[in-house]
Amino acid sequence: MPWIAFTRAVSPALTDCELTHIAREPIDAARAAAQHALYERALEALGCTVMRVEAAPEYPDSVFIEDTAVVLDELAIITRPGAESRRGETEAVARALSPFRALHAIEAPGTLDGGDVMLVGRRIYVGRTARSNDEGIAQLAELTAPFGYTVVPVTVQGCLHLKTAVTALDDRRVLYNPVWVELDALAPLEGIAVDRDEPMGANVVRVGGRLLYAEAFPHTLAVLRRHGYDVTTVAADELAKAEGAVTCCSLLVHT
Ligand code: CIR
Repeated sequence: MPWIAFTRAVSPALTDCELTHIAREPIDAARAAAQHALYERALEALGCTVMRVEAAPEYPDSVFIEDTAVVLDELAIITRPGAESRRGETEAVARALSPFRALHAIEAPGTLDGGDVMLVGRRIYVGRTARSNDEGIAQLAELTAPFGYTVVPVTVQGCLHLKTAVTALDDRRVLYNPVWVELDALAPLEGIAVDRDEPMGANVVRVGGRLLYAEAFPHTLAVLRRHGYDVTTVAADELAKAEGAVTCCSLLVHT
């Protein structure tokens, strides 16, 4: 099935990004932009048409477009990001998505970051984190229930988003960090744990049957390949300094 991957340019102010669980160090926005461009080429190689949402240089974290919307086959939900500094990022994303999906929105006092939302079949696992509150999760459940989705809240501890801790490899198995999320909370899914020395390695983009992964996690990569997964890698270490991983930099839309 063809995909559109919406992306957004790296802001020159990326170094002023939100940071929660990692120490601030200077970020080279030009190097991050170069990595981002290669990431876009990798998505194209996996069969995506890349469409850039208009740039928002005034929002340091705007490259992390995943957080601004949840796109399902039947509708899209514009989020209300948990970080106040990011709330203004959603408007242009809503405009870009409007030709493709009926739009709904998370309303105050609800908050939700797309990075907390993991879709597997008709189940939507949602992290209860500093970014996504119970009100936001309840709104997501209400908006998606008519289409047969079940929302499963998941406790996450020690990292920013649910998808920092776990992402789907296919419809029955996830890649996860057992320190940050319990596999039991994701039943009935099976899990492959990240290598102990690669705690940030649980984030992988799934495009149909293929995977896009950061090259910083060679041990976990070897495990994935041993299990037969088709994995392409990209360098994403400059973006990682902003606490962003590979899923954060795109919004995938089935067309
Ligand atoms: C933030 O704290 O919001 C950004 N610096 C990183 C967002 C990463 N997004 C994601 O994991 N979906």
